[in-house]
Amino acid sequence: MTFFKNINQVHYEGPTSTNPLAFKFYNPEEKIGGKTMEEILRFGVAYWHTFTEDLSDPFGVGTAMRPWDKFEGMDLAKARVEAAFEFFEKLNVPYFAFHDVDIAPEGDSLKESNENLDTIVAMIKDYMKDSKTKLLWNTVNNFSHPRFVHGAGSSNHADVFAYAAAKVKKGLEVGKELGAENYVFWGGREGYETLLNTNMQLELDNLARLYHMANDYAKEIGFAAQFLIEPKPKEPTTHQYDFDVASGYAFLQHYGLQDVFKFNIEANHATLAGHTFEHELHYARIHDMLGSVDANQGHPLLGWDTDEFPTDLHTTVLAMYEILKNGGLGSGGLNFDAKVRRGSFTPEDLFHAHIAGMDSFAVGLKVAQRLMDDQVLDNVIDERYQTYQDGIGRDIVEDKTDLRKLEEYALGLTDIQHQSGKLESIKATINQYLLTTFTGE
Ligand code: XLS
Ligand code: CA
Ligand code: CA
Repeated sequence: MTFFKNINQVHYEGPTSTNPLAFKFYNPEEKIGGKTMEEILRFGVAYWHTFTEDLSDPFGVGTAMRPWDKFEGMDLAKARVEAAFEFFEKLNVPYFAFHDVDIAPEGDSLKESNENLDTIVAMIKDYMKDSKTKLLWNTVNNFSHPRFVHGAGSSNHADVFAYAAAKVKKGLEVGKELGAENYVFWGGREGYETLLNTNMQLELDNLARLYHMANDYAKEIGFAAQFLIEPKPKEPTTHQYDFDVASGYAFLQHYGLQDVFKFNIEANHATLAGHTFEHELHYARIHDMLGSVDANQGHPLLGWDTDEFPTDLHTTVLAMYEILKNGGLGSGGLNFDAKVRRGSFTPEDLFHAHIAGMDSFAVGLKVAQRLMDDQVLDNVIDERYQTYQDGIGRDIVEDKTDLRKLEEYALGLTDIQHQSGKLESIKATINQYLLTTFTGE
């Protein structure tokens, strides 16, 4: 069955194309710094937003018009798989990602849910044989069903902990079956609303227990995927335990999990935490913890998780700069955890949105590579910290000094010469790179 009848294969047509169903900047074959754009960017489609999402919001029912809407239950799940692989092929995208409940409906029991999953996983596996599209990561949804009202691994109820663990076990088996390159833990309802009824110590300990058990089981079954924690500061709970990369890293270190996990960094979660996207990428990078990226953007005027497709070029430049500095994403990718707006309800909008996101990151990549090649930011930073190159600065960074010696030095200081931070000039240079990369000047 063909679901996207009016859509042909999407090709690169270059920056002057007026075809809304063509790439203007993403040219998968084009080499940037020795690797193709496809190899560097490793784009992924999020199953939930593209094939399961109906665009409902707290004020109204879904508006999405999808060619698979006429089906129900397992037939719907199967139709979505067919539609998904048609979409992946037409968009020429190398990866996808899903939660268990995105691909198969929950049954009346865990056993029935697992059986539904087995049927759809077998179908996906079959489709993957003839497709270039691979599984970037999978995860389990341990937050939507009412049983997870008080959390999953951090629930106050031991039966819920057991249920969540059983779902993680199945998720790891599914990941192995489909060759997932990563496995994600986003702390859906792993957090709390009020300390008045919360045993935070037990909840954190239990969460870590679940992660250790998952690691043990993955090893046991030979599932070698990279484990990823995905931080988010709030929503749905008031206080999410994995607030941001820094707090997530402290948690991982405290529980001896720092070698098991890396981070899956979502742009909109970074901004919800009061950080920039590049801050979170940078923090993870300098600790060798950058695993993968959920590529989206938040609305600058709204304080919640809007999951928009990324189109802000300044941000994609700075994000790609961090990714290039990291030496790439390893087994990670740029997964569009993004949904079309409620008003963009046609099937074509799904293509337009992904094309917009892919082009935006392709622009980011090209500009970031030039910034790296020309050492624009490296030079700025080297110059700004030059006092650590020799003299007292060098003694400090080589740990050759102490408070007594520093006091002696400081007592001899008469005037400290500062230099300008030149922020406006730096920003203007980035704009210049952004524009001239595409005008060939
Ligand atoms: C929700 C999260 C979620 C994770 C996977 O805000 O982004 O979709 O990426 O569970
Ligand atoms: Ca996400
Ligand atoms: Ca999100």
